[in-house]
Amino acid sequence: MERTFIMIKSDGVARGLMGEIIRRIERKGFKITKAQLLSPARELVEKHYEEHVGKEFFEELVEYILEGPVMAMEVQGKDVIAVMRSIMGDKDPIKAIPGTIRGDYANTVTRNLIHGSDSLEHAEREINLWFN
Ligand code: YYY
Ligand code: MG
Repeated sequence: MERTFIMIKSDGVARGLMGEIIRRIERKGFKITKAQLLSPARELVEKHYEEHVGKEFFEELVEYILEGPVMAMEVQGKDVIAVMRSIMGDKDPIKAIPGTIRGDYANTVTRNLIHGSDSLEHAEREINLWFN
């Protein structure tokens, strides 16, 4: 079964939206097969966002993730990578459709509540990175 890496980011945990986000994942029929609430080291967050190193938003992004604990999860299901991306919504609040997690709860591009892997290759990489 396909697997993806999902992270409820620091603002999602701080705002008390873990339950709401987990409910949306479960009611879609996906299985949460690993979960850990943790305060990640800077090194882990920088590795996770390796593809964005050097971009103008990188430092702000890392600082934001490090604000507090995050919930790291492995989620399984049919086409879970693409379907979770769809449930999450676009990172741009102008494009994030109401009914999606970001569309309902986020209003800035940075503080957007949730991460989901964007490909099979990245899902494997991220699951190994966070759950080695
Ligand atoms: O995968 P996704 O989270 O939807 O977006 P990415 O393009 O991979 O960017 C990762 C992360 O970086 C995004 O969730 C917010 C932040 N970010 C930003 O703050 N400003 C941008 N212009 C682009 C991305
Ligand atoms: Mg991404």
